[in-house]
Amino acid sequence: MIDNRVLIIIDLQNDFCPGGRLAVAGGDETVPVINALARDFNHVILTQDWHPADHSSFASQHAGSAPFSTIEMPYGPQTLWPDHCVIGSEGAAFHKGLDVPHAELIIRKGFRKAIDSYSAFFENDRVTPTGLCGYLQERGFDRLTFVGLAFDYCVRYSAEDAKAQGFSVTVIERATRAIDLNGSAVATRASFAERGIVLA
Ligand code: VGL
Ligand code: ZN
Repeated sequence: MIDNRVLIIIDLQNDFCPGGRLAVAGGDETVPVINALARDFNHVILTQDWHPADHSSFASQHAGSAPFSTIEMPYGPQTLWPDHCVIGSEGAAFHKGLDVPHAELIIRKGFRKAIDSYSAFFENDRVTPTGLCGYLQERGFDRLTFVGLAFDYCVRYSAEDAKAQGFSVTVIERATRAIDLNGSAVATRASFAERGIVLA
């Protein structure tokens, strides 16, 4: 019988930790919690936010636009971020304290200049797949636990897409931290409750 549970660690990268370019308060505090949790999972997957230096989600690419403002992209509204997780940079590397040598897959996202990707499953146009859904199905993993950064962006979009794809989904809140832009953390909790995503 295969073990159908998998831990998916979202974007535990230097740029999302204190000192990084899109630092999430307390982001680094999740590292020891996640390391301990990961020991209880036979299967672990990591995601890595992975942007070209001229990525369209960077405020620096839009003259006159400030970080954390919103613009209209062909696929809908997009928050503009400080430059972060540039391909190959130290900021894009995993936090050095992350200790999950048994992780079986690293899935990179956000590498297309014209589309951002919060979710580990679909890019922000909501139709371009990353391939993760097929990977999980082929391996028979159907119980997914999400941790990492940020609770209200990449963890939220990943968990909600997973649920919509028919997986059973748990998010362990103490192993996440939120960016909390315009009430996004509270909105995330409400949305999880509505969708039947277990917040542990
Ligand atoms: C993320 C904003 C931009 C995240 C990634 O990992 O939550 N947020 N890129
Ligand atoms: Zn990003």
